[in-house]
Amino acid sequence: MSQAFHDLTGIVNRLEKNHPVKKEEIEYLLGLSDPREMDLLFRAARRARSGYFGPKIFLYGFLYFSTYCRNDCAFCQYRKSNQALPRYRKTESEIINAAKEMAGAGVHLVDLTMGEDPGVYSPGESGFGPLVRMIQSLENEIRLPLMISPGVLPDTVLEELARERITWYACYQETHNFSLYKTLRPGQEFEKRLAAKQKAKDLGMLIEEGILTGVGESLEDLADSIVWMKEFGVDQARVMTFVPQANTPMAHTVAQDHVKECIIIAVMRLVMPEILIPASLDVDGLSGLQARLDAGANVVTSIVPPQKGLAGVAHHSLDIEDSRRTVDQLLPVLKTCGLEPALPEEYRAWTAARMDRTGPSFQQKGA
Ligand code: SAM
Ligand code: MD0
Ligand code: SF4
Repeated sequence: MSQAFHDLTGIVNRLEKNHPVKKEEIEYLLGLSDPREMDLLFRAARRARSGYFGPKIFLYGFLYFSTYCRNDCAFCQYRKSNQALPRYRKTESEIINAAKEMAGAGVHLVDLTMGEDPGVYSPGESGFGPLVRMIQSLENEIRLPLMISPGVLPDTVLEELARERITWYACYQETHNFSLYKTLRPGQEFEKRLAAKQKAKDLGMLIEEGILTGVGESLEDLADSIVWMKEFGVDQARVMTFVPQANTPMAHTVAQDHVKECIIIAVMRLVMPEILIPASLDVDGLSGLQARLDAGANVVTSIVPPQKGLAGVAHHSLDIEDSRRTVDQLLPVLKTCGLEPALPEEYRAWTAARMDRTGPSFQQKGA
């Protein structure tokens, strides 16, 4: 047995016993490349998931309701400078219909995502009024927990959404390396993005943090992000492999395969075994689901209904119109992995218990 193998089993054993490990040890796990060592890591991640969640997987519907954006993120096809891209802004009734369809199909949550739409952001705080009212109507119609992924919201709007008892605020830093962040999200303040998450957490909302891989980050950057997520106490932690986009500054970046993303998922699972970790259908579609579940993910995200003219983020249309991002299509994959969808009440109970732990003054609507 190699010295490295000794290190690996030792670190993994300590993580499985919830004993502290050093940042350098996290970095070491993130750098694994030997297939046998990766297999050991993935097995441990599955054990850790099973200890907290058994075979249960949560399912998230994704509704990208406005693809207009005032920002110029280097990695994103929806950046404002990309004039080659047709945009859409869905009406309230289109949003409600798509959400109802997904609720009927069995998703546990609907994720409402938009670009930093100038129609919402430019008028100042009054611009957010219609958004808040749309969310109120949606809550009355579907009675599922909601996530909002709208960019960096003003404090007053976060306060209003917390009063509306929106369960989740998702706002991804992409990296916790300040200078890399500046190249990825030019013109957007690093500290302001962090502060919005802190504000939402203080208001009792659950927080999803996210990072990108394949954007020039180092293993140390990845380890720093994982340590940051653990210290902040995020409730859901995501990693997505960067998908190069035409007409963007990163169009010619060499695409990375899915293996590093799976390693990061597994390490996040071992470092934060009790939280939610997505396997996104947005990166590699349905064919990429099993590998991410086998790495320890416990949420399938980016379920999108066909025939509604809705887009993904990393891929504008992958698997959507041929109905491969639906609950029906992913159930056989769960079964192959020895997993099954949770009941809606199990998901609601998890979020309610998590909120009780993190935000005592906050109760979910309809709970
Ligand atoms: N506009 C809001 C914002 O930026 O916070 C909401 C959209 S956000 C949920 C979109 C996320 O998708 C980004 O934060 C990034 O993590 C991911 N993403 C965007 N473009 C991507 C790409 N080309 N490849 C992989 N992930 C991407
Ligand atoms: C996903 N495309 O789940 C979505 C998106 C936003 N909260 C989530 C990145 O993969
Ligand atoms: Fe806009 Fe979000 Fe894309 Fe950045 S990641 S360009 S803020 S939609």
